[in-house]
Amino acid sequence: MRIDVLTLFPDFFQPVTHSGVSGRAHARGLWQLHAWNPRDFTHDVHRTVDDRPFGGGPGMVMRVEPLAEALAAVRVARDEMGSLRAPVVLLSPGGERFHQEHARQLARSQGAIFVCGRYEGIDQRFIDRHVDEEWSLGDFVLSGGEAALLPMLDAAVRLLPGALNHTQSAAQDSFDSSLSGLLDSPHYTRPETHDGEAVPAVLLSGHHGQIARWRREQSLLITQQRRPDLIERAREQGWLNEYDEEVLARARRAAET
Ligand code: 9D3
Repeated sequence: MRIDVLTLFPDFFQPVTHSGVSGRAHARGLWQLHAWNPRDFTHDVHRTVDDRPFGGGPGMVMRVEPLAEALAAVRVARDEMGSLRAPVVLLSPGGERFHQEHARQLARSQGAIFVCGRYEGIDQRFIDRHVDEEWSLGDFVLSGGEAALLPMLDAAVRLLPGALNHTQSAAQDSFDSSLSGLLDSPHYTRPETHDGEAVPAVLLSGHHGQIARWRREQSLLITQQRRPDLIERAREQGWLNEYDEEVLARARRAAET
C-alpha cells in the first residue's frame, strides 16, 4: 500500500511511520508514505501557499496552483511505480465520518492520495477538479487535516496482512467479540488482588467455556449500557444468538426493578 500526502507539515507523519505497529509495518515494507509539501511547488520568492478569500471574511485560503502541481508530481511518481490506482481523499470537517469500513477498504487497496487542509479551507476549484472523496474524523474542530489522518492511517495499516504479530492477530479471531461489533470485556492480569479488590473468580477457574461465556456477557452488558446503537446494529447484522438475547433481556428486566 502506497500513501501519498499533500501537507504543509510533512513531519507530522513521523509517528505513524516510526512508532508502534504501523512503524514496524513500515520498516517491513508493508506500506510506504510519501509526504509532499505544496510549498515546494510554488514559484514566487515568498513560497506562498495561501491567500485572502475572495468576497472577504476571516482567515486565509489554500491556493489551488501549488496543490495542483504537487498532485501532478504525485501522479508521476505513482505511475513510475506501475500506475498504482488511487483516489484523492480530502480530509475535511464536512466529509464522511471515518469508520472501520473506510479502514478496511483502504487496507485492501493500493493506497490513496490524501490532501490535508490548513487555514480556513482550500480553493473550491481544487476540490471540484481533483478530489474524489472527503473524510472527517468526527464532530470536533482540529487545526488541520494532518491530526485526523494519523489515526486513519493507523487503523488501516494494522489491517495489512503481516502487520500484527501472532498474539495481536489472535484477537482478530472469530472467537473474539471484536468481530461481532461489540465493546470489549474487561481485562485483568497479576496480582490477583490489588488494594483489596480481587479479579473475577471465573477468570481464575480454568473453565474455558465459562470464561468465554462471562466475557461475552460482559461485552453485551457494557455495550448495551454505553452504546445501545451497536447492539441494534449487531442484531440487524444477525450477530446476536438466542443466548445473547437472553442475557440482554435479563439485564433489561433487572434495570426495570
Ligand atoms: C469556521 C468553519 N470551520 C469549519 C468547522 C472552519 C474550519 C475548521 C477547521 C476549517 C478547517 C478546519 C481544519 N480541520 C480539518 O481540516 C479537518 C477535520 C476537523 O477539523 N475535524 C474532524 N475531522 C477533520 S478532517 C480535516
